[in-house]
Amino acid sequence: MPQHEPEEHAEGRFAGELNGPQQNRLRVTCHYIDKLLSDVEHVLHQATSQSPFPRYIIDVAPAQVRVVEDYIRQLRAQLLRALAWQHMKPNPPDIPATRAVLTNLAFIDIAIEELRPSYMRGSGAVPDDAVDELNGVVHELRSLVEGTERYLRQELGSNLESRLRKLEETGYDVTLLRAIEEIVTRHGLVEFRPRIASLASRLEDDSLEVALFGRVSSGKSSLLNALLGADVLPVGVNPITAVPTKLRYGPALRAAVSYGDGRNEIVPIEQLASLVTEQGNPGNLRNVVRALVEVPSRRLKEGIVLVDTPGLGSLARSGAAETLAYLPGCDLALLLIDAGTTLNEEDIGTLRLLFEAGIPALVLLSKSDLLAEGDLHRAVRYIEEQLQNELGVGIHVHAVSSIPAASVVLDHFFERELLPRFEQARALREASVARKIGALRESVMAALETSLDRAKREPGKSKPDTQEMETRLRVITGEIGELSTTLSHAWLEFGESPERVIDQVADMAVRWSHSESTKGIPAVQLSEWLHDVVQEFLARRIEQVRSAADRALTTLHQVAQELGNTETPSAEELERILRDAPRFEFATLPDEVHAGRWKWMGDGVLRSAIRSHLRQNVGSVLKEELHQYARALSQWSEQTLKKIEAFLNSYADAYRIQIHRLSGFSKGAKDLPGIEQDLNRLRRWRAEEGSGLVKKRA
Ligand SMILES: Nc1nc2c(ncn2[C@@H]2O[C@H](COP(=O)(O)OP(=O)(O)OP(=O)(O)O)[C@@H](O)[C@H]2O)c(=O)[nH]1
Ligand SMILES: [Mg+2]
Repeated sequence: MPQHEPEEHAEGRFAGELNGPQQNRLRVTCHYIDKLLSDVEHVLHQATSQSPFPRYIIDVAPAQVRVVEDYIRQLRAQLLRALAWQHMKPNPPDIPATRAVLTNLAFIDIAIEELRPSYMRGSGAVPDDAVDELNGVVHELRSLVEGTERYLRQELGSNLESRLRKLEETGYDVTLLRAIEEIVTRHGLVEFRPRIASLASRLEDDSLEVALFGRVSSGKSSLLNALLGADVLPVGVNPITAVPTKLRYGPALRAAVSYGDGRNEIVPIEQLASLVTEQGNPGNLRNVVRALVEVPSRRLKEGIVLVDTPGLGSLARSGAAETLAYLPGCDLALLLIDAGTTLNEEDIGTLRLLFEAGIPALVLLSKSDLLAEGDLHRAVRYIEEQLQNELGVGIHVHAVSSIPAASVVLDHFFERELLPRFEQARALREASVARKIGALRESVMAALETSLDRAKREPGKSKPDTQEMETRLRVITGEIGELSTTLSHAWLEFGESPERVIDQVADMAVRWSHSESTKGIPAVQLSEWLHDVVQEFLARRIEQVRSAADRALTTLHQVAQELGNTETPSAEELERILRDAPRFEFATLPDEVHAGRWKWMGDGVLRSAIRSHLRQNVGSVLKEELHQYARALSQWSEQTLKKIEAFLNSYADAYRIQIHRLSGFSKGAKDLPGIEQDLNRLRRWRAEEGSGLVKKRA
């Protein structure tokens, strides 16, 4: 086609120029033809594709394919020239490949969803003995799709290799982890990526949270301000702090809050009080769940994150529930006891919760400036004795104060008591990461060995019973995957049944009145039963999750052993995920029931009298609170189960792939000399003492 020099006409039109819609049509047609040509290429390349579901019978020889490809090339060149005739070029691409892939993954996910037994029933009843495995098939597929998606969303943005390089820059020796990453990438061992990423993030987030707990007005916020040498946190005589607030290092003073609906917002520091205090944000109507303040304090530079929490105890407001929910998540706890009061049941309860959650705790006697020296010693000794009696442990109590005159004591506490424990906690964490990297290395070696073995093994030689192992893995994957559906139904139903709670409380009250001679049933007792009934329901459900997870753990351990894989999930990790269920807070105290006059009329009458008393007295509040609690539970369980699923599947997927390799099912990874070489590289690591350990270089 001859190239035209654009010959300007009167209206600015060149000779032979089509009008706009015509040009457009030309362009669209060229794009369309090109797309069809791509489809042709796809058909021709099926012979070399890895797909186990081929669509076409290959009746073109490779030499013929090449000829067709030549034609396609020429056709495309011609398309370009047709556009050039009209001074046009093909449109530049405008859809990011990741988006297109993610869209397809979303469709894949929907297709998988429709394999579930509930949908399958549309094609006839699903046999009982197939349900578990069918669920398993669904969740196995889903886990892999999610893995792909996670990789596309997260890792492409901050790729693993560069994350590891960055870690090295911050002073970690991650050569072994890097070597593992390289090897895993080279041989397509994608199943190990989630664990490399999770180890990297454990190291990236090297902050440890030190949280302050204590009753309302025990001086938590004041102590933090004194430690940081800045009046960052609001303080006062009435209950003040309403939202857990994290303080971490930052080059400038800066605050951010996150809301219950997931929104985050940077706020001027002067506005913090209007969001995180009981006065500025009564009852936390604005639904702030966390606040984060960056403070340029040298004390935070090492990675300590200090956390201020809403006060606990009988005077506490809505924030106390947040504190209790937060409690099991910190790494180290400081419990403050006001020198102006004395140790009470609430303090002991808090310490007990901390111990149960396995969190190391220090006890501080705050506002020590209020006591004369002699009294202070006596107070400290008294509290230590009480703790010994109540909890059976020897706890050293440290006296501190936030007033400027006592800054030496506070400095001393920070440097001599807090910092060493912080370092200790960090060393423990690093040692655990190092152990995990060690186990990862062994698994990767096992995977490489399997690839070699299979290649060398003659056909027909006996293999372990891989099919049976696969079935077991499938069943647990299905069971864990189904939990979230079961639980979300359970929460929903529970949130709508205040009547059932009231019935149970009435039953408890009747039983109680048999054993007690008093006429009235005290309000506190009723309130306690309300709590018990709700907590009991929660406990049963959590037990359900725990036992499903335990079964999964057992199976995973068995399969790992049969596969000779030393990398196994630990029960503690599971517990960590499970432990911070939201608690039920019921602030309204029902009136006392005067049971005396009903008692002699028999249990039936007594029960219904108590029932209607409660219904009238707290019925509507209970309804509202249960409803809210169920919502909180359902959010929590959704997130928690996702974590549990991801955690267990990261192992199950790895075992499955190992099984596929053993049974010769999975293709790929054929670079035998490369595998041999990498395997030796990892084997040798054992000899190079300790160089694989994660260690902060001095
Ligand atoms: N004398 C003395 N008073 C203190 C000290 N620390 C705090 N206070 C006072 O105790 C009151 C409560 O202090 P906050 O720091 O707000 O207590 P909090 O524990 O954060 O209270 P909540 O956020 O409501 O749980 C305030 O009036 C402070 O001035 C101290 O070391 N010595
Ligand atoms: Mg406070």
